Amino acid sequence: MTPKITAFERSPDRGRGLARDMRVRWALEEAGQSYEVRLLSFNAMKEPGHLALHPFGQIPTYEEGDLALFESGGIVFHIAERHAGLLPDDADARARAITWMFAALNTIEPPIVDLGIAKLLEGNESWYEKRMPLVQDRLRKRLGELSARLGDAEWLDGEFSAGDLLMVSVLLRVKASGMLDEYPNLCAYVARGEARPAYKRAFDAQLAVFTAASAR
Ligand code: GTB
Repeated sequence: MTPKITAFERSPDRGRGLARDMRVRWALEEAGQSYEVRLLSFNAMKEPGHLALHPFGQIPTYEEGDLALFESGGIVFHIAERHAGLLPDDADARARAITWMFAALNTIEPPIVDLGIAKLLEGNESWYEKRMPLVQDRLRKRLGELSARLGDAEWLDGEFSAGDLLMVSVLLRVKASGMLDEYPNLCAYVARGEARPAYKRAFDAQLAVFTAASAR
């Protein structure tokens, strides 16, 4: 059965692959699983039909037969559990890879989202200039710790896993800020992720959606 995911009809990131359908697309490509995409406007996301699938009215969702999922991390985990190549067979290595999935979403992504929100929504506030260094320092602390752990390794724990897929996806969100440049090994790590053929296929597919929307 071909799974169906949802994505932005016109992504606010202008096809840069930063919306969270990208990580689901990438996981499906790594798994060699074809998929369909249902495109949604911001309005359609808040309609009852979509809210039945996603309680918070967001993308991505994932439908496969009677199964309906939301939350990009849960969807990637589901894909990784059902296909070879995204989680190791060894039980301990598998548990560590799953831990990295949570670390990406729970420890690294929150300060990245904080930085994005501060820049997007708080720029006109009187306290913006005072708060920004604090937001940056919180992110810098996490990036420094991650950089120290990764060291010269290719991936976070042995072979490429869903933990790396989510970590690279999350780090890509900070690339444009220039802060990642302070950590050459993280830049190289992200570049290794982006160089994977499955990543490129997923990126091209989401870019094609934005290009088509822009031509209309
Ligand atoms: N925790 C959820 C998950 O991981 O699936 C969060 C899902 C989520 O934030 N979805 C966003 C959404 O649907 C799109 S990805 N937003 C619409 C809404 O809430 O009404 C977040 C996102 C949006 C835009 C950019 N960008 O422009 O760079 C990057 C990421």
